[in-house]
Amino acid sequence: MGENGNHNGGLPFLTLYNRRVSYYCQMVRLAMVEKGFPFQTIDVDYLQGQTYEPDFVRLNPACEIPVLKVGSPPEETVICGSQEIIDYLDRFAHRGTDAEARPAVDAFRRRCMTVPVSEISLGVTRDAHLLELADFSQMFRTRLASRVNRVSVINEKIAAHPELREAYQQKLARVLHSEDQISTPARLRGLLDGLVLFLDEVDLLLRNNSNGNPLPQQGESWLFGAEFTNADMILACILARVDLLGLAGKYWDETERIFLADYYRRLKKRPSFMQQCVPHSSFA
Ligand SMILES: N[C@@H](CCC(=O)N[C@@H](CS)C(=O)NCC(=O)O)C(=O)O
Repeated sequence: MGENGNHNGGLPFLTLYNRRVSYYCQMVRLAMVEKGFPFQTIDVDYLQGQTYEPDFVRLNPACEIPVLKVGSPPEETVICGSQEIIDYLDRFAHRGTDAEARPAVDAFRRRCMTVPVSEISLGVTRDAHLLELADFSQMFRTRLASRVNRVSVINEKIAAHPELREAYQQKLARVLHSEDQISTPARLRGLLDGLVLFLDEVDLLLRNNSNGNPLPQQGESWLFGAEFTNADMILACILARVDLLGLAGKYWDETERIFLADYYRRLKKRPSFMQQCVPHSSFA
């Protein structure tokens, strides 16, 4: 599998350990395509526990994708985590964000990373009431619902590979924390209320950007001007996930959060977004 870009900014060959449907991996792929870095991908089925395999844990003790490998041994660099990878690539990108816009872009990225997208995805999958309301992607729901029991798998791995115990235990703590956040319908509702607040903030930002123009922007204006920045890339992935969960129509349309709705319409005209973030028949 491979992707084509325009340049590699002087970097050696790039290999991304990823999964097509993974929200954090989508962010990185979108950034790599937008910034013009060619890369190849290695598929890691995290829903079936492949990030707990010892070889993978040695690569990334956090037991998570995405992971970027730069070059090959003995000159190999490994970068773990979506934001770390994006920041690393920016050091080699031809054109960075304007220095003036940078603090706002970075602050927005940090805000986006507080949205508990993974927990919301899992919670919505398990909430029958929400599923009834949602035009939910059946394939995605089935895949998420058939995810391995992470707690049991990690405990088995700790017994089989005691040398990796520390990494597994830290991951286990994060998994338990995630599960706790969606352990009751009221908690899940709390997360969804938080998502709504976030979407309100974004709609307001887009409204303010339009200089009081009552009509949504039709041109190529993104969160912080004409450039499609790292902030837009992360927001794009959040919106794609809300859509995949079948909740887009509930949270934005022609009458509600109209600036956000217009932004999403323009996003869907962007080929990189459609390629990397929107479900295809093989999406899982
Ligand atoms: N903070 C990490 C989060 C990465 C993450 O949670 N990845 C998920 C896939 S979307 C994963 O690998 N999960 C494996 C698991 O929890 O078993 C990042 O920004 O990259």
